[in-house]
Amino acid sequence: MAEEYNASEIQVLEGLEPVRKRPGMYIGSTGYDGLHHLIKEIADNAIDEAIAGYATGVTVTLLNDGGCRVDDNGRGIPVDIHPKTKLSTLETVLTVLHAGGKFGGGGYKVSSGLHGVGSSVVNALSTRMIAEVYRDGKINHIEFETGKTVKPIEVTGKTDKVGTSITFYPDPTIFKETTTFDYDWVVNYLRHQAYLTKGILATVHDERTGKSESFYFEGGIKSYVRRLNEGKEVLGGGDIFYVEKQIEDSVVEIAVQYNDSLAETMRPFANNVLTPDGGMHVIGFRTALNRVINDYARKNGLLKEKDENLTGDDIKEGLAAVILVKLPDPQFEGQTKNKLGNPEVRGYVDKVMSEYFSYYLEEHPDIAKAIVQKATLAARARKAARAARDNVLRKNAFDGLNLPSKLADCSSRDRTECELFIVEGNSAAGSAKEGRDSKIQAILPLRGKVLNTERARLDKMYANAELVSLIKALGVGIGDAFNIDGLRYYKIVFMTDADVDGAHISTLLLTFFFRYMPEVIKAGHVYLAKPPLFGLIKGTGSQRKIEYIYNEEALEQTLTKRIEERKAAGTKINPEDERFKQAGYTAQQRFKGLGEMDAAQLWETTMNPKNRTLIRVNIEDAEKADAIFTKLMGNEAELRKNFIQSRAATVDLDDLDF
Ligand code: TSJ
Repeated sequence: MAEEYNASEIQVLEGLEPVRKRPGMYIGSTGYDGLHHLIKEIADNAIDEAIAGYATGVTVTLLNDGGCRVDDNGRGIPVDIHPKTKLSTLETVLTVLHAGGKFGGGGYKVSSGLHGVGSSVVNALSTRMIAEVYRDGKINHIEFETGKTVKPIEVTGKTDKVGTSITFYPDPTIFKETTTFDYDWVVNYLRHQAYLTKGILATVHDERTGKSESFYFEGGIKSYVRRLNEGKEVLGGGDIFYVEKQIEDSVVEIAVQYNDSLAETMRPFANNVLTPDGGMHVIGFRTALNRVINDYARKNGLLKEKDENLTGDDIKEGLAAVILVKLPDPQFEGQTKNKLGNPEVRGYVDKVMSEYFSYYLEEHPDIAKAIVQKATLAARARKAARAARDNVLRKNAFDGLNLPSKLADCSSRDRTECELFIVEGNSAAGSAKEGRDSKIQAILPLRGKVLNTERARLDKMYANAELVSLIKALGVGIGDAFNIDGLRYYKIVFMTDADVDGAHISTLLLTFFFRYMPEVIKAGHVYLAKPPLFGLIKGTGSQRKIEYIYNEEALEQTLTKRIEERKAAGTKINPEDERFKQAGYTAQQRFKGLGEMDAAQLWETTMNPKNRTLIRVNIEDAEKADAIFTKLMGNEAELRKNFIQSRAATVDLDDLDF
C-alpha cells in the first residue's frame, strides 16, 4: 500500500482566517461536540497512519493543564520543504486549510476522505499548539498560537523514536461553553477505532484523574460483532464469520454472527466512518446474504421446491453484522452524508460475501441449519400475521357498521368535516368526550400501556385489540383490502401527553400508519394535537382568566413583553418577584399531562377548531418515526432507554451513538 507521498502532493488551498471567524462551519458547533471534534480531527490522522500499516499505537493524553496530546508511532509527518508554500510539510499541514493527504490522489491509499483535512482547523482554534515529529533520529519541534507559527521548525534533539506528537489547547474565547475534555468521550472514540483497525493499540491517559485505558482487538470487527452479541444467545455455537479481501483498490471486511433475538444489528462503515443509512456496501451485502442462505437451504433440502424463498426480512432477524469497506474516494451521500454512494462497492461486497459466506455455511453446518431454521420461523410468523390480518379484515367487512365499543362516534355523516381524536389514557379520553363538539368530533381512547409492547413485532399488532379498534374506526381496511375511500374521518388527530410516554405512543402510532396505511398520511389526514404546557392566570374568583402558552419560548416571550408593557405604563416592577408576578399575573400553572385539564379547558385549548393548533404529519415525519421505532425494537435495552429519554421530544435520529 505504500506509495510515494511527498510534499508536492499536498495541495494548498487557503489561509486560516475564515476558521476563527466561523468555527461552526468547520467543526459543527463550539459546544461539547465541537470541542471533542478537535480530538477526532487530530487523532484520525494517527489512525489513518495505522490503517495505512505504518503505526501500531495511538495515544490520547488529557493533560493536567487542560491540553490534549495525541501521539502515534508512525513514520512522522514529513519535514521536507513544500515547493509551493516554501514551508516544511509539517507546517503546511498545520497552517494551511485543506492541506492533507486527501488531495492530489496520492497520499493515504485508504483514508476516510474526511480525515486529515482538519488539523489546521484545530490549530486555528487553539491558543497554543506544539507539534513534534520524530524521524531519522531527530526531534523536530514547531509551535503555534491561534494558528500562527510562533516558533519555527527546528531540530531540538536526538531520538530513536519515530512518530508524531501533537499537543493543543482549545481556545476558550471560541469554546465559550466548555474547554474541559470528557474522558468517556475519548474512551468511546478509541474503543471504536480499535475495533475498526485490527491490531492497533489505542490508549487514553487522563492526567487529571490518573485514569487510563487501552484497547486492542486482535479480531478487529470480529471482536466488534462479539460485543454486539454480548449477553445474547448466539446460533450454532460461538463462531463468527469473518472475511477480509482486497478487490481492485478497495478492501472489504465483513463479520457476521446470528443471535436468537428478533432485531437486526448492522454497523456499516466506509473508511471507519459510520454510515447509518447504509448505501452500496449494505445493498451488496444483503443481496449476497439472501442468495447464499436461500441457495444453501434449497441445496440441503431445508426449503422444498414448492416453498417460497426466504425474504430479506426473514433473514434479517437476529443478524449482527459489521461491514467495513475501505476505498480511495468514498462518496458520502444523503442529507446527513450518512450513506455510501460508490456504485462499484455494491459488486465488491456482493462478490466477497457470496463466495466466502457460502464456503462458511458448508463448513459450519450447525450454524447454517440454525440460521435457516430461524429464518423459516420468521417466514412462518410473517404468514401467520398475514392470515390474522386477513381475518381482521374479513370480520371487519362482515361487521359492516359494527364499530368498536370504545369509540364515541360523532353524529355528522359528512366525513369531510369529521375528526377522530385518538386519546391516550382513560381520564383524558373522559374529558375529551365531555368537552368535544359531538357533531363532528369522535373520541377513541387508546391504552398506552397496551400498545407499549416494546419488543413485540408490529405484525402481532393485528392481534392487538387496541389497533383492531383503530382499524375498524377508520373504516379503510388494511393490507390488500385497504381502500382510502372508506375513510370515515378527514382529520385523524393523535392527542397524547407532552412527555416521554406520549412521544413513544405517537411514534408507535405513526409507525403503524406509515407501514400499513401510508396513503392516509400522504393524503394529509393525520395530525398531532398540541396541548398547552403552561397557563398564566389573571384575577381571582369570577374574574379569573387563563392565558394558555404552548412552549417555553413563548412563555419567556410573553412574560418579557408584559413586563416591558407594564414598565412603559409606569407600573413599578419588583425584581424580587417571580417573573409571572412582575408580568402582572396572579399565578402560573404547568400542565404535565392532558389529564390535568378539565373538559372545558381541553376543549378550549386543544380541540376547539377556532383556537387549537394542529400539526399535520407528513410522510417524512412518519418515516423518521418508523426508523426510531426500529431502533426502539432493538435489543440493547439500555441504549433504548437512553434513546427514548433523550429523543422522545425531538424525533431526530441524527447523532445516535452506536
Ligand atoms: F495531521 C496531524 F497533524 F493532525 C497529525 C498527523 C496528527 C497526528 C497525531 C498524527 C499525524 C500523522 C501523520 N501521523 N503519521 C502521519 N504520517 C504522515 O503524514 C506521512 C508520513 C510519511 C509519508 C511518506 O510517504 O513517507 C506519508 C505520510 C502521509
